[in-house]
Order: sequence, then C-alpha cells, then structure tokens
Amino acid sequence: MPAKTIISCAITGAVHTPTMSPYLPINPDMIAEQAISAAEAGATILHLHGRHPDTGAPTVDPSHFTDMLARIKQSTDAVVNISTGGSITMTIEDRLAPAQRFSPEMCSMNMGSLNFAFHPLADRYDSFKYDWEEDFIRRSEAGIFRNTFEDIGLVAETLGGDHAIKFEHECYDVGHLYNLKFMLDQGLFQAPIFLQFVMGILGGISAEVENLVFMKRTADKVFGNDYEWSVIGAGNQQMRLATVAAQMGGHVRVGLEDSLYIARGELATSNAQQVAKIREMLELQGNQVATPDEARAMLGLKGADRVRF
Ligand code: KMH
Ligand code: ZN
Repeated sequence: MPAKTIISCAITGAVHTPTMSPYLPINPDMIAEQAISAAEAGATILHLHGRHPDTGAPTVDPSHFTDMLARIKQSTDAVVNISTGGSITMTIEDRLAPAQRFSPEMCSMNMGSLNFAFHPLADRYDSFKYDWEEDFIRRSEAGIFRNTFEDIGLVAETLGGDHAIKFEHECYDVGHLYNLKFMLDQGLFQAPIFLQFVMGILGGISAEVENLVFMKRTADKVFGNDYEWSVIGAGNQQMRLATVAAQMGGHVRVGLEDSLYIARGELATSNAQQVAKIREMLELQGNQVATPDEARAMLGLKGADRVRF
C-alpha cells in the first residue's frame, strides 16, 4: 500500500467533443473553472489539454493556456500536469509547445505508438454542434498515435533537462513498459518514475482486472521497487479499475478526458463530481488521499515555485 493515494483528474482531453456532453469543458475558462473545482474536491494532480476558445477543438497553441494556467495557479495548490499528447493528428514538435512555454511540474509522456481509435462514437449522434467534430471522430479509424523512440527521446531531452519536469509515463500496453525500461537504461529518466497504465482505449490493452494485474506484475519485474503507478480505466471501467488499483497499492486517475459518465448511462455533471465519487470510494475502502505536497514528495517534483506561469 502506498502511504497515500494520488487522485489525478484529466479535465478535458482531446477525444471527447462538445456534442458528447454539455458538461465537457470546451474553452479555457471552463477548463480553469472545472480544474479548480476538481482540486477543491480532492484532486492532487490536474492533467490538462487545451481547447480552442471559439470551437472547442483540441489546441496546443500556448496562447490558449496562458490565462487558464494563471487562474488555476492562483486558486489551487494542485500539481499541474500539461499533456504532451495533444491530439493524435498533431506533430510531436507542436505537442511539446505548451510544456516548453510554461514548464509545469509534470507532463504526460506516451510510451509508444498505437492505433488510437474512437470512430464508433460518431454513430451515436444524429448531428454535431461544430463542423469539425464528426470528421475528427471518424478519421480516428485511420489514426496512429505516433510516439516513436525518437519522439520519446525528444520529449525527454526538451522537457527533462533544465525544465526538470517529471513525467506521467502513459503505457497503453505491456510492451510500453519495456520501451520505458529501454529508455531508462539509456539514462533519460530518473527514479522514482510514475507509470500510468492506460486501459480500455481501442488500440491498447483492454480494461480488465486480469490485465491490470499483468501490467503491475510486469512493472514489478522490470522496475523493481523504484516506481509509483496509477491507472486509467477509459470509459465505463473508470471507477471500477480505479478502486481495484488503489487496493493493489496504486494511484488513480479520473476526469472527463477518460470518461464522460458518473454511472452507467448517466453523464457526469463535472470533473469534480467524479473526483468526489472516487474520493468517497477510496476512503470507504481505507485509502487516504494524498495532498499535492505529499504527491510532490512521493514523485520527486521540482515544486510549484519553479513553473513558468
Ligand atoms: N486520454 C488518455 C487516454 C496525453 O495526454 O498525453 C491519453 C492521454 C494522452 O492522456
Ligand atoms: Zn491527456
């Protein structure tokens, strides 16, 4: 059991689109508001993507992050984690831009390339609020989320050195653990590393307890004791996999990036609602939620005074 359980909350992401839920934050103001409420509800780490203020489309233009990050910093002590995943059609250079500009305490780092598809979602809707949505969703059928060794090396080199950013190493399948081990042995990262098992993406490992146990057992074999780990159960497995992970000594991630729901068939009305629910479930089963400073100590973060926003 870790001393305390870290709750990451992924506020908006780059998969869900405005038509899918009226509660999805789709502009910088909404992202800031929901991130602050999620932190008040108990989120330790806020995982952030950008959205265009007019269209709600995913963006990595740093100008769309400036006010949002300032507001979040003013109102919470939560650890800010900026995505380097952007959206699957973007280049790695573009995806790095917000983290390079704002130098947060943490960034995501995707540990391998994969098919990353969500096209079946398009058939659930008769019409779309914005022109870009349907094509964006359908095109994911042909989408490859590119994260080659060279790309991963570029993220490590650009954000690891002077920026001293720590990574949320997102592993979508067992092979990604071995990719990380290979790069760790090259000296690209320092312990403790923070693994995020991403389960339930079409193209990655499915969100089953048996697979979670296999991911954890493989990580033990490959990394020994020098790591912290967390889980994303994408879609309707979010809460179930999180509670199981916490019982196994892991940390958890919730948020509307990974699931729009609070219960089967019922949309979550905010990120904070999901955080409050997982917090209650964790506390009922005897886990204590980590504060941001406890997470900083556990993960070896540089501190909120060294970010550039
Ligand atoms: N939406 C997650 C499954 C990133 O931001 O780098 C993937 C993700 C990627 O969080
Ligand atoms: Zn993300």
